[in-house]
Amino acid sequence: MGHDWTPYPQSTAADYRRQGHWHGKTLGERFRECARRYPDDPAVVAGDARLTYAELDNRCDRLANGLAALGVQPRDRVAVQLPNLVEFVEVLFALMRVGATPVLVMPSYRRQELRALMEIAEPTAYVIPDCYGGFDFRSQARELCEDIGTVRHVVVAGEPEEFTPVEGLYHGPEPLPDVDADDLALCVMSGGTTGGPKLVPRTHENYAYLPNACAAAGLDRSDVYLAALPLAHNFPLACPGLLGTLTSGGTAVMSPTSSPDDAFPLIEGERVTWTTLVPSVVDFWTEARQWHRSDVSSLRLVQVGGALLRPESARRATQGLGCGLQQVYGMAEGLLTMTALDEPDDLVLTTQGRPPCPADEVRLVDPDGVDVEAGAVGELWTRGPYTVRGYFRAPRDSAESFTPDGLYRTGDLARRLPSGHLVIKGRLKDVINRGGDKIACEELEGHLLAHPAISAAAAVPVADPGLGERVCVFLVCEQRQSLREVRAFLQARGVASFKFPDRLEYVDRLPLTKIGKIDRKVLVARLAGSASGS
Ligand code: J2J
Repeated sequence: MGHDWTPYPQSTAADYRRQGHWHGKTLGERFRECARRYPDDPAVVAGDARLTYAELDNRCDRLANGLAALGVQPRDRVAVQLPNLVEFVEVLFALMRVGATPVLVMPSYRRQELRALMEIAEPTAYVIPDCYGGFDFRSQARELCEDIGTVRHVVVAGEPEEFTPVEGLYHGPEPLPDVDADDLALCVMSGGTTGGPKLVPRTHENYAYLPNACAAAGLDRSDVYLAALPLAHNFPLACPGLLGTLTSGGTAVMSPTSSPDDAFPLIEGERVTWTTLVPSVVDFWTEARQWHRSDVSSLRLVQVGGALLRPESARRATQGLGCGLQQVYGMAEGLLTMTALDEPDDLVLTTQGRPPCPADEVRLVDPDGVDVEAGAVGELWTRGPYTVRGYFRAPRDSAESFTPDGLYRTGDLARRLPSGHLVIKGRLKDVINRGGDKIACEELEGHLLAHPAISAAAAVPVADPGLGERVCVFLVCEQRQSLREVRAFLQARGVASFKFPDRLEYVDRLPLTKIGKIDRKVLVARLAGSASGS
């Protein structure tokens, strides 16, 4: 039987265990150990719900039993598209305890993204909220289930209509299956280097590394974490995020959004000590601190990553928020780098830090895959105990994004300082990073080409002071479409709204490279030229 994902070579896995990077425990076990140590401590605060470790542990076990009774089997994939609700935490651990594989999907994803991910994952169940952010997830589930035949159960947090309520799945205690630590813990979505949506298969040992290592670097039982970004993303989930908190004895507080109006009162009320943000949100928080009435002085650390943080923003944030700042560069595929909490300001403000693990291999290479000279910019390739060796059921994408000896080609450009700190200098891949949300250019172009009046399309990033980048689309059209019409078309097609173009440009033809591909560099240069000319 072929593997759905590429395992680590046995000798490498043995090295990681011998070197102490892997501990042979599942995430469910790690959380349970913590729950046994601190049963009466607060674990999760979400809306009106406040659960101690013992209560949360017990609810996860009961939900695991309910999911098993529903027919969820070990190694089944289950698509989980939940916002930051207490059910997110319970469903995640419950599925892990059943031995099933949660496939985490961003709440902002819509039919197109879900269909693509579900066609790969073939989930047997799909877990959703009833309505969230003004969107009814049940009607989307209805449409999707017509296409995706594998989904036998739609499980709903909230009002279920004809589906299965999560609420009815907390069953009595039954023995749960043994789960291997080298089996999959979950799949997260790739920010992508090529083509369409991809899933990153993370094992328990692999995925536990970061929460463990980051938490060991200064997070403890007295800390209160605010989950302000969607927990379906790797950064707030595991770096060290929710999982680091719940395996260290701290408290996790769920914020429905990252807006200061939601987050600041929670920081004040729960005495939050740290959180995870993207750069555009940090700017917003720094500004809001001036006028918002809530007292956020309990914050001692804000981690920022997902997109490039400008040094001016970093400086303003450290002064304006009155707390420590940690820059983080990371990816769903694994590698994380971060600045240390006790480092000098110039490193914290201008670099993305260093990887935490001595076994992290980071190479900076030229287009021939040869290491660049010290201090030069190169593409970052990496391999290590928490970086995967390939995508889930995607041999072609895996062969493109990973070298034959298992290094992940990030598509990012970086420079290394003599201290080992990395500075991210740009990217080679055709991805737009819109305030931390990643948009694969080819995927968006594919959707645009489905429009009958559009005969060619090219998506490129355009610099933006707020979000870092926005989406500009060059179109060749028989009949010009307005921005509103194009966005309405994508919405009706079921594309996530963060991918919608912010700006349209009309051209007679698209520039092509020598091998006949769209030359996006020429288009980016054209936009830069028009910006400097205006
Ligand atoms: C510039 N670009 C960055 C940074 C990520 C921690 C933090 C972030 C992610 C993430 C993550 C950047 N400066 N500080 O998973 O665990 C861009 C790079 C990278 C891509 C990965 C984590 N931090 N990026 O953002 O899988 O281009 O993960 O390759 O969503 O985001 O995107 P994603």
